Amino acid sequence: MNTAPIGAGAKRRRSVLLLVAAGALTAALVVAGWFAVSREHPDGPEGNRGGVPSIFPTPQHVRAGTGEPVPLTGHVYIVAPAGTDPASTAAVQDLVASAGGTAEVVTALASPRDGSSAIHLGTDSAVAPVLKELQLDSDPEIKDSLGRAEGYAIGTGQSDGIPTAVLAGRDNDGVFHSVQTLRQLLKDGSVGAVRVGDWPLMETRGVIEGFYGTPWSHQARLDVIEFAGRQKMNTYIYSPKDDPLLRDKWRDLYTNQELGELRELIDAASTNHIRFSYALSPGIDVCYSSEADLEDAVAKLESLYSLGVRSFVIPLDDIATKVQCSDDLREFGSGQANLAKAQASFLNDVNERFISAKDGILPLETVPTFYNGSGSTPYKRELGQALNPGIVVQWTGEDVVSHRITLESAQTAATTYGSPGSPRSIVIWDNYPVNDFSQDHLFMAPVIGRDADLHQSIRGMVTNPMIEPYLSLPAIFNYADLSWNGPAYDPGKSMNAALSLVAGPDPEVQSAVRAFVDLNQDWQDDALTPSAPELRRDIDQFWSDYDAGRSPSGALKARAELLQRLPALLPRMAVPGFAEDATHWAAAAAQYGRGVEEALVMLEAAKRGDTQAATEARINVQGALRAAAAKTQPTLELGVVTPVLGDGELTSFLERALQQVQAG
Ligand code: LTM
Repeated sequence: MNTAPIGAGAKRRRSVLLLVAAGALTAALVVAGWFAVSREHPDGPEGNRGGVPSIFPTPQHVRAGTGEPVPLTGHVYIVAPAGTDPASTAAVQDLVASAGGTAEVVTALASPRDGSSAIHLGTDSAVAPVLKELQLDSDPEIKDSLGRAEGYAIGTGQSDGIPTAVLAGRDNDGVFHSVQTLRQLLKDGSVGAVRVGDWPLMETRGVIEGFYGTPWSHQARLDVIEFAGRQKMNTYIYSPKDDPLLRDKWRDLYTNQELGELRELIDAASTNHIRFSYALSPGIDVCYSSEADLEDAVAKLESLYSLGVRSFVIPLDDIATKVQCSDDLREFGSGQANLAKAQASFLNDVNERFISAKDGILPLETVPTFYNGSGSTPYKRELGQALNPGIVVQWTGEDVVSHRITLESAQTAATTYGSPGSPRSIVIWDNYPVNDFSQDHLFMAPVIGRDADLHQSIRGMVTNPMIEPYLSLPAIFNYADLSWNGPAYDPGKSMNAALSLVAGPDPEVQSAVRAFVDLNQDWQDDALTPSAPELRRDIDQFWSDYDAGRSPSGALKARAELLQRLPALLPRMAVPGFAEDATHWAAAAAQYGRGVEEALVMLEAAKRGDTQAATEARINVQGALRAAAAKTQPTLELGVVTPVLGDGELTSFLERALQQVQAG
């Protein structure tokens, strides 16, 4: 358990408050106009596609409405019938306040005052009269959306003689999602005429804190949960490998203080319409046939159930690949198929004794010991056959870290863990952007290489993020888009929007964030992700000018200057936690920036034959390289490491520059 006191995150808490403002501002930056799309990529926040602001995740249906915008700058009635989700109502109140209006929450609207507007908010049955009045009830796209789990619809028009928006959800999750869309529709204090009909294509969409290394702080978890909820995810799986109470000491119950923190997370998740899923990993030393171990596992899960948890995982990854106690050996035998038999027996017992015995609990999930690969093996076949068909399997794709995940391979996995006629329900545990295997690197490229139509064969997907929570937010944003509406997911646009959101509105800060992210694109040398493409472009341009004897364009110099300013600019982001997480990488980037600037001076001096100036600059380049190589980034198990960035481009530029001068 991470024992950071709750109050310790007060500084970071600011990040979410700033994010609220940034969300509204980002929406406000979008240029006006109307357009109609259905499963079409919207432009990023800079885009202009006819007026409906870009919405991430892309809704299934967005159409320009008819009529006037609904201003939120004056008196705004929030009509929330009894039973409406309080978090959604509160979020609309915040939005009205951010637009400069005055919100009055009522359960029904009698005689609205002149000049006011109204937002009707609730489940489709609760707001049925307004849906009818605005003729949304007869719109097939709206009806379709409101027939789906977590679906929602938004429409605008005139009702009770005043400008009105209706936000209807199939359920309270849908109501909450509609408010997140409203946040992005808000522009210059009003909501333009619009119709949205929307629902998620994947049932499970979220984050699994499932990496090795320093677990996230309590505050970071709260912030990620809030961020994920805003992006319409619905799952946070609590599974940090280095929380001893989940693995090594899985039988131990939590102390009161730990329970207090967990309760706060569970409550925050519920407010943000995120399912808090608890992952207990007894595989380190469990005896699958032991009644005592089964009772311990159930007791631990019960303790979380009583806090309000309604979703559970028993991951069995990264443990011994054979049974470990003599009773298991006697009952099940040795070998991988028998390991599967033993595990299935234990999981089925937990399922029967705990999951099935409770109301309102989601299906049990597990992670097999051989969790990657889709083809049939004795282990997978046995697990598939012996495991209760209601238990969901988490799967990482063909590899542990899968550069590509295809629909075909997901279908094969579902069949392997189930049968052709009855495929297993699969959730992809996606090992991107996790960096526990490479803790000196950051992976900040957009999420790529996942088939757009994975939703056709899987229940959902969860991203395993980096040890650095706030640096993981852009990828989390991508996964929210991909899992909500894969066919409309555009990696570049989604990442662009994510960076605008976390950077905030200041153009200088936005440039800094993009320059920083550019240096962290290369995902383990995978050909899918380019190396620092913007830096590379400037470097190529420089050498091309240099080789041709032209004076350089200045782009590389400007980039080198910007890199030197990263430590000062990043803390001005809408999400300051990003800058905190990036501290040591930003400092290294600044040193490289100094090195590049000095290298430019050195090359110029050498060209004009000023040996003394070239030598001085060369010494400075070498000094910058030494400083950039300093070990500054603490890790849990590897000590302090050198933050690596630049995807090899910075070092190869500096090496070439040094060689050039030596050769010259
Ligand atoms: O991927 C799974 C199922 N388990 C572990 C993760 O905990 C770890 O974060 C990733 C990446 O190193 N690899 C694993 O094997």
